[in-house]
Amino acid sequence: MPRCRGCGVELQNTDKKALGYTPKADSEYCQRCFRLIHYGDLTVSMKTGIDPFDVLKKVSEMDCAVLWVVDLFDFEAGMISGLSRYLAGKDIIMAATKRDLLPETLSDHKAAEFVFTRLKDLGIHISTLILSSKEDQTAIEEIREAVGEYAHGRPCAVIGKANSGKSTLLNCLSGNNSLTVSRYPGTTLGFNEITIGDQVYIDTPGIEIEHSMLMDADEADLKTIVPDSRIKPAVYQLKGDQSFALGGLARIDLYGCEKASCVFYLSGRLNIHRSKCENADELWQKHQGEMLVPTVDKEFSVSRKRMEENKMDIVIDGLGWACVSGTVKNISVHVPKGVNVTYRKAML
Ligand SMILES: Nc1nc2c(ncn2[C@@H]2O[C@H](COP(=O)(O)OP(=O)(O)OP(=O)(O)O)[C@@H](O)[C@H]2O)c(=O)[nH]1
Ligand SMILES: [Mg+2]
Repeated sequence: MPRCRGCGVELQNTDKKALGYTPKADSEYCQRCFRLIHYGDLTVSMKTGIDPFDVLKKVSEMDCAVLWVVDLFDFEAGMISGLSRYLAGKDIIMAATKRDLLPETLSDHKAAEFVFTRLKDLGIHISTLILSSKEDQTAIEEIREAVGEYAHGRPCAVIGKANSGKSTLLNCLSGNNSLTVSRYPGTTLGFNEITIGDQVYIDTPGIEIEHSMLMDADEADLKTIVPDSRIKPAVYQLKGDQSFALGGLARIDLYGCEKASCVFYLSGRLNIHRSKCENADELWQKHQGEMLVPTVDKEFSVSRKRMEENKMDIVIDGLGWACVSGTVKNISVHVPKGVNVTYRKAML
């Protein structure tokens, strides 16, 4: 059977409940893609369904160039540990996408410097970096040129974590919307070859974002959690002990604040509730899931940190980050168990 043009899964018209089902024998798209494209609804969630190492192993065995797509807004979640080891000897072109979501105060120079510093910290080597967004035609052309240069006529595998924007980027390169894209992680299901000009690209299923808030959140809440327009930083001046509930998804407690501030970089649809730390536990227990929404039905754990720098980002995978500056003594971050919290040098 042929493969679905949208997600790369093998088509079948026998089992309605299985992936790849299409009611029409001659259809180019599976029913799941058809519904995602035309109605935006998700009939089968695949956010936990794909073996992440399968993708890397397969790509490592191919003679190809690699286009690694990383979402700039959710950068830490986009990192793939051991990537350089898996893809040793391959040229990796990084497209840092969703540039349009970041504040305009972040210059290209600063964004590139940030990316290279983080990659160095993590021991990942890339051949070249292009900052891009789906609206930025100049960046799309730069990606096309870089792929041509490094691929030398070989195919180019497009890899990255789920939801980073791989299929969207390929649709921009081809100038049509043949590939299925959606806000739900796990849209692309199989290796999906497309030829654009004389370059062969292979769209791949996203690598699982296992420690991300997006894995725990209800599909219906992704609209609130994932930003779809430029982030407006929310600035708070701090004194004493202050607590911030980010909806009911996470809580950041900042102790011993003096001449300090906290700037949140989150989806504009997510409400921030400020309180004193001494009231925070009670407020959280009483209102989580009511006033503090959305939330996830999961046990929470706490990450603690003594602040050593004058300025630092607290990053929560899948949610965004808070930049804390000034004098703050201690930080506690409450997140659903398993969700990654990273403390990094401030991006902005
Ligand atoms: N604002 C903004 N959103 C983007 C950009 N690129 C992709 N998106 C959005 O990100 C979401 C995921 O895009 P996809 O192209 O489906 O991502 P993917 O990497 O193919 O995802 P999987 O197939 O699940 O691995 C969609 O809601 C896109 O509209 C961009 O440059 N800017
Ligand atoms: Mg995809």
